[in-house]
Amino acid sequence: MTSTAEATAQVGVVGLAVMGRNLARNFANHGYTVAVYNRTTARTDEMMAAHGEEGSFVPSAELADFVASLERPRRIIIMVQAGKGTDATIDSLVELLEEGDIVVDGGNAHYEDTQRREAALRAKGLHFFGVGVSGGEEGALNGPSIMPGGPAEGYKAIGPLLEDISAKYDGTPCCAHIGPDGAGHFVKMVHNGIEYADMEFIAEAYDVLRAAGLSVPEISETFREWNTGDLDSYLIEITSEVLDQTDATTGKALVDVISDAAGQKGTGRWTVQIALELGVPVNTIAESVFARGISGHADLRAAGREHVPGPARSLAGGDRAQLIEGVRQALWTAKVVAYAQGLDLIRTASLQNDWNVDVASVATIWRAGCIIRARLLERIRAEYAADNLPTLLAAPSIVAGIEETNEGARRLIGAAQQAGVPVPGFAAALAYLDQVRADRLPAALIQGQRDFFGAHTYQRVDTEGTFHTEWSGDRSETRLD
Ligand code: NBP
Repeated sequence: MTSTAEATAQVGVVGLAVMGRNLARNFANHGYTVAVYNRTTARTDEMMAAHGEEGSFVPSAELADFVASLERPRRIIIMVQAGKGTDATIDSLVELLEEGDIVVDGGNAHYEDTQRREAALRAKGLHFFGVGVSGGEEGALNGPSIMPGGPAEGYKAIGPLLEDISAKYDGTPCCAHIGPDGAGHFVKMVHNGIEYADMEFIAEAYDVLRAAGLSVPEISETFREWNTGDLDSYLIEITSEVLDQTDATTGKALVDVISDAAGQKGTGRWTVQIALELGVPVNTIAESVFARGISGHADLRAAGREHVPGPARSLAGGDRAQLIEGVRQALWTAKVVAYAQGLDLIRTASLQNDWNVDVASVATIWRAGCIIRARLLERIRAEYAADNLPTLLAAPSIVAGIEETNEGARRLIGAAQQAGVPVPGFAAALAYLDQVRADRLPAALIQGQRDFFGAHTYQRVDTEGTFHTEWSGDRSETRLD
């Protein structure tokens, strides 16, 4: 492998595991000369041997040579393991860079880490971007959805390149400047939270259909059909493919031989943790994280199987067509609620951090390239572009959709619960709809209880002021201000 000290590369990639390697190839496929570096040189050699002929690459074994091989201002994309790997890479890079250079972290960083890194690099005269990249390894190569957060000034130098390699929806890049510092990584985190919810809803739909007696191929066909309508999305599409797969060893459907304990890397959990801190209800996303948690809880499940009574999980025997349509309606309802909750979280964080995130723009760049890409996102984009909505659930076309699906979704969710088929995501979505549309919530009673045991006071609906009842005394009411 040769290295060069000549500044010929327009962009550099540090970290050449699946994501970095494919992003570097994507840049090269778009005509850029790409500097590449990896901590372990063998990985760089391997990439050059496999893909060196695809375009113009400048590999370096030393980080100093890599930096020297880049045109100024240098544009460097870090694609290494999030956390310590990112900090170690930034630390060694920073001392080699000069004012005005641009450092992009394309890993799945926590947005608060991105805020910390951005401030530290800004103090050194460098532009730092925390950039969410979605689409997995295939997306990185052929066009991911890209969510960049960082200084508007630096975006002029890096934005056009990122937009160039991003996925396109009707010719529009699935990449737009989200806002300053942690905004891009925050939006990517919420994307992943919605992804968790979407996957849980699809899994619940599958489970209900199985309980209704449909075979795996029949369920695959049902998803394929749904994918031609309003539910059209990448996740529904791949669900059919997963269900079509037969296990070569046993001849069974592969889904029947895969262990039913789901893994997670943490972005769903972060979404829920931050939503709790910001006081934004995201119960659909929370249920999807808990559902993965419970799936891996072997001891709890063994005890539950042995001791917990309940119905026999059968939904067979009813009107099959009506049940399938009910599942479709429940799936649509839940999906809309998860989007509403995720976008609400983004809006709240944006206000809190002064990010000025445009929700329509977020929907714009999620329309292609990313894991949650879906037909519905174009409608969501149009609704937010037309109106500054307090919630997606107030958008006229979504209201119409809820009206259409409500009865069927409710019937289906009730039937699943009666039969003992767990639908925590569907049920959470429905509870949320009923909570936000309620004239009055039982929170009034909670306020009474809080005042009873802790003198936490309450407000009245009929007059201004703060009140306390003397619960342990004569039960008279005192106005406190
Ligand atoms: P990994 O997350 O598996 O990380 C491997 C890379 O990190 C290798 O290049 C490795 O170098 C490097 N690295 C590590 Br580990 N520690 C380092 C350190 N201390 N200093 C320098 N380099 C270090 O790679 P990936 O799956 O390609 O993902 C890259 C980033 O993209 C991650 O942040 C990930 O969360 C994010 N992401 C991944 C996906 C996906 O679908 N996989 C999707 C979206 C975002 P080495 O070769 O010397 O060990």
